Amino acid sequence: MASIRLPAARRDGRQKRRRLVLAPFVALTLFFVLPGSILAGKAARHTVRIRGVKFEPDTIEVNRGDTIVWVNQDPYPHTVTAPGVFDSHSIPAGGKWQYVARKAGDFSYVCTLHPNMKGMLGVK
Ligand SMILES: [Cu+2]
Repeated sequence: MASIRLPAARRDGRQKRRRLVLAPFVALTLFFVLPGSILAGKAARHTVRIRGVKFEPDTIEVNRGDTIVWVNQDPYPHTVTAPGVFDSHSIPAGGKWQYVARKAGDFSYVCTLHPNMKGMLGVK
């Protein structure tokens, strides 16, 4: 089958143009996908223990991009629920659940199984 071959110089030009067109999209994607704290290399991991029907600590301040791990040390299930923001659903005894804080704000949360269990997550 006959095919039309472009001169090498024109082909190179096309490849360069394609790279130049893609560069801003790649940069924008990285900018939006990676939270600021990850770009700065300081995403942290925090642990909240659940024991004695309490969150310990019950208030925690983190940076965007940080991960919070709730560890259930009680012999029965609990949840970590901030309606409309995050919901672990039932975390079994001895289980854990983690959340990556991508959204800034102060989020009060509860255990839906024990409504007296309250916690606060602040995300800067
Ligand atoms: Cu509970």
